[in-house]
Amino acid sequence: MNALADPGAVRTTCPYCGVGCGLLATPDAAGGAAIAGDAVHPANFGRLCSKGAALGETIGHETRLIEPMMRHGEGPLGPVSWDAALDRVADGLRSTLARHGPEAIAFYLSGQLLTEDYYAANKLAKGFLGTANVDTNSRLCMASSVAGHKRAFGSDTVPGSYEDLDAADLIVLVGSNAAWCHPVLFRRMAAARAARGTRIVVIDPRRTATADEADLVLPIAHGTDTDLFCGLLVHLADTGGIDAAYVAAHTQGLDAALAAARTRVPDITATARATGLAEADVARFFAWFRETARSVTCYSQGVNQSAHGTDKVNAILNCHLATGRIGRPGMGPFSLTGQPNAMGGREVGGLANQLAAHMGFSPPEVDRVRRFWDAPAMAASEGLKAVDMFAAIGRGEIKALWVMGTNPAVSLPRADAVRAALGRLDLFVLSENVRTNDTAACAPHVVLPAAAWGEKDGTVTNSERRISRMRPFLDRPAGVRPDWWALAQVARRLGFGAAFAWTRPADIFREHAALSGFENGGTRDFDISALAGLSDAAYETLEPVQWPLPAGGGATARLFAEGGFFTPDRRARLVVPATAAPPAGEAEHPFLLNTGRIRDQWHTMTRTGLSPRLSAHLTAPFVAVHPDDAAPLGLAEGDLATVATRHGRAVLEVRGDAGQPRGTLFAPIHWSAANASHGRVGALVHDARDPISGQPDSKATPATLAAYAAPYRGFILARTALAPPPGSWWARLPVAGGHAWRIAGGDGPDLWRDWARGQVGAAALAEFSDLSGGQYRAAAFDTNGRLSFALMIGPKGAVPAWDALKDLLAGDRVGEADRRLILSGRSGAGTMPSGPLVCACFGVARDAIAAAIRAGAHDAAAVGAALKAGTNCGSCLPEVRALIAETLQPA
Ligand SMILES: Nc1nc2c(c(=O)[nH]1)N[C@H]1C(S)=C(S)[C@@H](COP(=O)(O)OP(=O)(O)OC[C@H]3O[C@@H](n4cnc5c(=O)[nH]c(N)nc54)[C@H](O)[C@@H]3O)O[C@H]1N2
Ligand SMILES: Nc1nc2c(c(=O)[nH]1)N[C@H]1C(S)=C(S)[C@@H](COP(=O)(O)OP(=O)(O)OC[C@H]3O[C@@H](n4cnc5c(=O)[nH]c(N)nc54)[C@H](O)[C@@H]3O)O[C@H]1N2
Ligand code: SF4
Ligand SMILES: [Mo]
Repeated sequence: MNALADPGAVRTTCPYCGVGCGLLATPDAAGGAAIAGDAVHPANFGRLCSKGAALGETIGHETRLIEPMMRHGEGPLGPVSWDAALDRVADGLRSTLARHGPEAIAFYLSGQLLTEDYYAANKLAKGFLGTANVDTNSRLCMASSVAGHKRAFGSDTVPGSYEDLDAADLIVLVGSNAAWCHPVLFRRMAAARAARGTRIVVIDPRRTATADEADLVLPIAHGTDTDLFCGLLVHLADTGGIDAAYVAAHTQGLDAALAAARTRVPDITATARATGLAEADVARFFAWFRETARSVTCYSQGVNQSAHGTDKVNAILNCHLATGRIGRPGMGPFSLTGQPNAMGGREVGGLANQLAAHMGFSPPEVDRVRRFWDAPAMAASEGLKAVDMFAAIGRGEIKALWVMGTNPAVSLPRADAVRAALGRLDLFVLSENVRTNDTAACAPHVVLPAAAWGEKDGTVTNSERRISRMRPFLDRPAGVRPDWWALAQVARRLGFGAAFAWTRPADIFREHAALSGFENGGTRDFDISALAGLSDAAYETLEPVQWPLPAGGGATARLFAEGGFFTPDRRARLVVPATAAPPAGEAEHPFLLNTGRIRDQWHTMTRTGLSPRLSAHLTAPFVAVHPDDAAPLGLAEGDLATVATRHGRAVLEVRGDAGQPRGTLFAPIHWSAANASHGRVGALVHDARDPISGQPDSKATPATLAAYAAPYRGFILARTALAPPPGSWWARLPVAGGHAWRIAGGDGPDLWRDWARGQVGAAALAEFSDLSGGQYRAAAFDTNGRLSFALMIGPKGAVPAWDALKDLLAGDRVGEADRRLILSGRSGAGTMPSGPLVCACFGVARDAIAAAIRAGAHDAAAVGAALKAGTNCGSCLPEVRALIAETLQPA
């Protein structure tokens, strides 16, 4: 236990990224909690990023689903008892099974479920309903890493530990924006760079915040990572970089892999040509890798989310196997997992091509799991992977679907087609934390309120195979239940009560641990049988622990230094990647649309979107484009542009970015129909996918970019949620005391005036209209004289900055004189526009930082000393440094 911790603090784990930071949550009397980093958790040693630090702002009940809901006929959802909801689910599954067979049933799960929930869903589906159509959003996330690991190691094993990042002399980040997506781990890498001169190489087509702290940046052409790592293998062979002893003792396939690589990219010149990189940069990267024994290669979605993602993974693994740099301190390939329990989902076999406990669908494995579960209807072959599963739903072949912990109407590729498919189901069950999101808007028949973070009780596994407890520290709302409980209740109704008789998460965990050791004998990497006899009390106090943990001993932080792979001959395989043309634009769609994440939002924003702090960094859906691509299209900074593909369109704010390669666009994935009018990027993304892993290529969809006429721009502030006029462009964000909308469109001030009067009532509005000048401003005040509504619209560039007013929603009574000032676009208290937020941890805005720089704070440390900006998680440091450079640049 942490000696320094508040005695009332509960030790738990962050619900966001796969770093898996330990937290201390101290509940307050008002249903909230103070959140701090857990100083003794080995993933973070007390550090937190902006998202983790803001968790306290996201646990309120305003948006929570707190009672089961059901649809009667074609009518709307209405509240029902749990018994009625569970009966309906069980009846629907039973009749689907009877009429259409098990293949007509599917489960779509999530790396945000606890291991115990995941285990229960997988057992019910694969063992008792007899369907292997169980897939998860991890298909969109980690599937290529899983497939690459299995091809090379014979098992889905991440061989290293976070400690290796502290001990490395070279860290290569491939397709990873760790500064924004794994911030605490990235600070650890940056600390190694500061302490021991560790070099950081960043391989990413666009220049990211991660690149700002790199020693070498390789702006690789989309989809050509396999060429780069094939080139590296050739270079290692040609310069004496191969570890012949390791290769001879523990691997197979080097000669074939090398021959294929040579044909593909015979030398550095050819590698540079294939990857679009400068020859000198390629040469430097290769030389650094060859010279540096302690090298770690971290990779994430730029590798996995690719039509050739599995080959990319294996091209990387080939280089580590050929150099024997695996499983030793400071060395190894390192797949960075996305979600808090992406790893746990793999452990329980949450993917359609896996069985529980890292087993597959070979007949002996199917039989082993069947016997362990005493399963009456064991699925005998692989089910449909996510994209194929939703296609089968669209064709009417899958009739019943249970979605749990994911928002597929936003996050799957071709998301409009996904929406249409959901409408065809006979039974659509949705287990959710929130009342409204885009998937909940697709007319589910039954909606089940699931325990949310803070209430959930179980385990998750992070990127370094470390199992940590998620412990509850808040009271569950009365109508809310854990996901495992709902699954077990349905199983009982179907007559499987004996196999689902768990009364607490510890019961499930023990079963899961026992299965991992069942007839294992060292043949499977995932073995936590040492935990199979854990008492309830020991489960409660379980310390973060890495697998493997076999009952007979043999726990280890690293694997494969001495071979011992999980192939039949215990040797690793070097794999020959298939040759493939890199993605390219098409005549009618000349751009390549790349998609990904921003620093302060998590996925579809159901939680981070509740935090004013986290929402102030980037306030609207945007598209990043090279200024030289934007200019010929007549697009200036802040304009709106239509991005369209064969599958859909979105209207996004233009951000000129010289770090964006020509001919490519980048758009974040976070905005949905729930928080923006035209921001759903998933609707644009094609469903091209890797032939081996089935993972979609979300990083390179052919697209067009064109100006979107929106002469009027402005904002709305309101205490309560409201719906902007149909057809207008808007993006909503939370602000203290209410909501703000960025608005735009072709409609002038008269439309907005009519709308505002309709919303608030003309009598209640203080108005300023200059309709000929295109300006309309209005404000309303409550009976206490506090601002309750404001709307400002006018020609682009002529609207007051909304930052000045947004604090007033949560502020005090506004006097008469100040009301007139508000209509002039300024707040009375003399608040000056503060500009966008840079440091989310301490709420420091751009203008304050610029002022401090002008006042003499000429480096990041001085800015930190003056304003605290950048002194907590550090993920704003690249932005702070850029601002320093910009501010100090001679005019
Ligand atoms: N702030 C924040 N953090 C998160 C999340 C979040 O939603 N928000 N989500 C979590 C989850 S689930 C995941 S999976 C991770 C994802 O973490 P990351 O993989 O780091 O994030 P992405 O932004 O999806 O993509 C990473 C980079 O891949 C690059 N890329 C695109 N194509 C290529 C290519 O062909 N080659 C190379 N080398 N690079 C390419 C993109 O330009 C992008 O900068 O983040 C986790 N952490
Ligand atoms: N274009 C494009 N698309 C992508 C990606 C990309 O880079 N580009 N990335 C992909 C990746 S890597 C990922 S991981 C996905 C993420 O995409 P999603 O999984 O769709 O995104 P989330 O917003 O995390 O959705 C989680 C939902 O589950 C609910 N929830 C959270 N915890 C629980 C729980 O314990 N139980 C239940 N029942 N519900 C819960 C939340 O309220 C939320 O609605 O997006 C994928 N889609
Ligand atoms: S890095 Fe941030 S989001 Fe990821 S686990 Fe840690 S605190 Fe949570
Ligand atoms: Mo992910």
